[in-house]
Amino acid sequence: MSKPVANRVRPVPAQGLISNRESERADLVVVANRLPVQHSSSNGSEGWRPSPGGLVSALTAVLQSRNGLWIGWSGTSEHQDAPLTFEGIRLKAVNFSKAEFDDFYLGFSNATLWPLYHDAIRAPTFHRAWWQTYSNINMRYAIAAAESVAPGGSVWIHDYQLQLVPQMLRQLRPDVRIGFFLHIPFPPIELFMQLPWRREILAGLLGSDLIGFQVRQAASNFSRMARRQSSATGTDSSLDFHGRVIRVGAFPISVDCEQIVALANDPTIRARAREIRKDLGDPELVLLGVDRLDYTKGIQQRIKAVSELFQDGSLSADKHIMVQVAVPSRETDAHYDLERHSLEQIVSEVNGEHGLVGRPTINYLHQNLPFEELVALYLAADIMIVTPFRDGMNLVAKEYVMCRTDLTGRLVLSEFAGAAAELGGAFMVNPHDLEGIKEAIRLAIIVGPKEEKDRMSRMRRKIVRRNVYDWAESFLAALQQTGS
Ligand code: GDG
Repeated sequence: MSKPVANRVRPVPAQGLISNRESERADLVVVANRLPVQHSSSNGSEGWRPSPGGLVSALTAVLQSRNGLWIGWSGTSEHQDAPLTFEGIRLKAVNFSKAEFDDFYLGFSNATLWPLYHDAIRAPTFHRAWWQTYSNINMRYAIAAAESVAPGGSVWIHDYQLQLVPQMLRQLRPDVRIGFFLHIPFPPIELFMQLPWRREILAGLLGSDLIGFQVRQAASNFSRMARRQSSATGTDSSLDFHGRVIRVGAFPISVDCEQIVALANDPTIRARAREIRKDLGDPELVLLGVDRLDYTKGIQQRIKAVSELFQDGSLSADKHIMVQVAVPSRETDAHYDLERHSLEQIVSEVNGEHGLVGRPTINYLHQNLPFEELVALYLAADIMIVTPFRDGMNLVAKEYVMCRTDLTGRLVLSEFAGAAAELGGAFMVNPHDLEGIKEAIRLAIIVGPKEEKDRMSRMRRKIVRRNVYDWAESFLAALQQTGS
């Protein structure tokens, strides 16, 4: 998706990025770990490109309509020349050193909070030094937001890397409305209690006027935790804390339906989908997995399930094939390195045991693909398999469904993805239950055309009702109603 940036991002001389003069402050500020642009050097050209994804498009659209500004990290400590505008919105970069990045991002965010919030699938690591840096960096974002927001304006803070920002910002700017949205799950009490800084994180989040989660379960986990570990009282959807009312709710994120449907109907991309099937040897059935290479996504489980289906004859290498895209992610983390190596070992074992000459059973790609190619793969696949052990939402599942404009295609989906609450038409699985995954894939293989169509129509109806723009607007509308 990433178009060359030249006519989209306007670099501005490095002086006077954001004036602190009140008239130049923004009515709406988005604070996220990353800016909506990233530095890349591909095809021989270096520069800043828009970060791919529906979230960037949706937040950019709401900022454009509200005199908005986006605060985030540029994604690199080498290039501190991030552009100052993007698609008509102002950007403000927060910078940190390599050592701070290690402790704040790789450490506390990705090795403490990420595993803890995903059912502790890997043991979280607790280090006091990481916590200290997390707190310092959160303060840096809070100061940047306090300097940038207009009197009485609104600030929308995103995700687990920035959970202390709401309270810090409230102390600096009690006049502004503060919203927070968590993209990943919020864990049950028993797990959250492990965190040595649980009270500080809760107090950080409770600085908000509105706290949004992907699903109701996460909202209720949070509210119960807040009532137990802080002086907050109230219900799952409304808490009283230090004389303020804090709204808590579920705002399930979605995808850019129109854009995906347009790509899925694009004749070039449809031709590419046909070409992919041909390149795969014109199999009867294509199974597909697409994930960031992350231990939460259950990739190995699904490969094991598929392998056993080849073993017991439910699948056969001359008729069936699986494509697994594992997008490189967090490669400096030892857990991820291990995950990659054991995944690649399993894939080669399955191919070694069940593949034919020129016809591997699993076509494995450890690559970041252009979004158009991903859409072509979604179109080429008869069965999409999404089996995270825990996932805030899972946009891949929603993207697959939106691509299937002809109402064909079957989705095998983990009960533990937030998307399961909306996608009742999927073949649901418990990702810990290998036999259950196999059974769901078997059912997806034999389902008749009428049931396939019914299931897909149900899922599509659900998603189109609320696209990613509606998600952003509904959160901001709810934020606007707080404190009144
Ligand atoms: C977090 C939460 C929540 C994947 N491969 C390629 C590629 N992708 C894109 C997909 C999709 C996105 O990445 C992945 O989103 P997910 O939702 O599946 O997962 P996380 O990255 O873990 O996201 C999650 C999400 O935040 C939003 O709130 O749903 O639960 O964990 O959009 O299309 N994009 C391109 N090339 C690839 O190879 N261009």
